[in-house]
Amino acid sequence: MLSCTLQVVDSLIGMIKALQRQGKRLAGAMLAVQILLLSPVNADVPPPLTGNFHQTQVAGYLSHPWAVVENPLGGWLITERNGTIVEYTHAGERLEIPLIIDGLYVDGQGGLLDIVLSDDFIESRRVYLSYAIGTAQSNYLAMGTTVLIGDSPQVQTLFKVTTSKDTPVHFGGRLLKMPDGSWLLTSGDGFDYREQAQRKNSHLGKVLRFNTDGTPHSENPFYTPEHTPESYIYTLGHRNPQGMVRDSVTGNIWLNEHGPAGGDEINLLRAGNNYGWPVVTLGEDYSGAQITPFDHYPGMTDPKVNWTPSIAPSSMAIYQEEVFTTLNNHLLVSSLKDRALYAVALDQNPMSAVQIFATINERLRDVIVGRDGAIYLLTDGERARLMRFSPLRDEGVPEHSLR
Ligand SMILES: [Ca+2]
Repeated sequence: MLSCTLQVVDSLIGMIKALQRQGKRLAGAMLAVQILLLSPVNADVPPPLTGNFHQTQVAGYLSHPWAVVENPLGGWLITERNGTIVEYTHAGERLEIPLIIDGLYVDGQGGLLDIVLSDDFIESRRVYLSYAIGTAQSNYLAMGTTVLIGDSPQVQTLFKVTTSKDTPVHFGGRLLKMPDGSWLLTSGDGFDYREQAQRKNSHLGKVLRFNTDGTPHSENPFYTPEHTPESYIYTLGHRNPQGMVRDSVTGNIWLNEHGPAGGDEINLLRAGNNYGWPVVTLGEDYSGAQITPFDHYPGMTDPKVNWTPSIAPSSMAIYQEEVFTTLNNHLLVSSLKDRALYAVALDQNPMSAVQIFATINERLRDVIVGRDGAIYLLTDGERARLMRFSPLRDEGVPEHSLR
């Protein structure tokens, strides 16, 4: 690690000498070297992962956004909690598309959540969505579809979880399309219903797998021809999973979930596995009370990464591009509470998380990788924005540096 750090210092000094020869301003680069030289060198200091980078704003004035996707034609589609899709076209035009979702429940963490474009989106304008429906006394996580044509597209619900709850929180809600066209949907424990994460007759605290017509996938581990609630279960024992991504190289599916106070996790999903909540956690209750004496339990799968104290992980992407060379084959994890982005090397065992883009100081709601290899981050809250991070190349003085 020491040699690695020294290599970085060497490369920065080399860069400064090159800049000097070109007669360019040195402030940013000098600062970077000073920080490295002044830092105590120890085995815990990771090498910078991103090098120097550009940070620009792509979109602003977003109200409680949850998810962003890139249009294959160019541009962006962003969901807002109140049921609106904000679209930035490839021409830079901003459109606000209010959806009609029967029974949409907007409160707390409930509302319009995730968005996935159909494979033929350019021709069809079809999207798939997750959202909360119902009332304060009885609400559900649901998945549906619509075509983004006309003023107020009507959303058709295709699936809803069988278990209602009376809390406005812990919906989960991340939607992932599998290669066979079926869907994975994360479902949270509803906060007050943690014990249901272990019950196969409840859809709370699960990852569910179903077909586009809303029927359970026939290869599910607890499938029954009667389509009982357990037929839908892909994995169980989750708290509030909000990030889920499939590695297209290995086929692995990675999930992150909020723990209580501590015990945030990244898990590698295997159909039928039980991820422990609330029997096993490395966190404790918000009150400080112990939830369980177990940090391992026979038959339950340990997380690959544990964060204690919590970072509140919100979303996840896999970086498999060459634009940020050293980020290749890393998970990217956005966090709310920690106001930061983390990178986790997939070929590392045990896995560990490294903070990247250290200039970020906002609650992050979503992270995606653009077709241009840049990293796009959606911030959280009432006046949120979409930001683009790209490497700083040949021209100009570094604006930002270090991880
Ligand atoms: Ca767990």
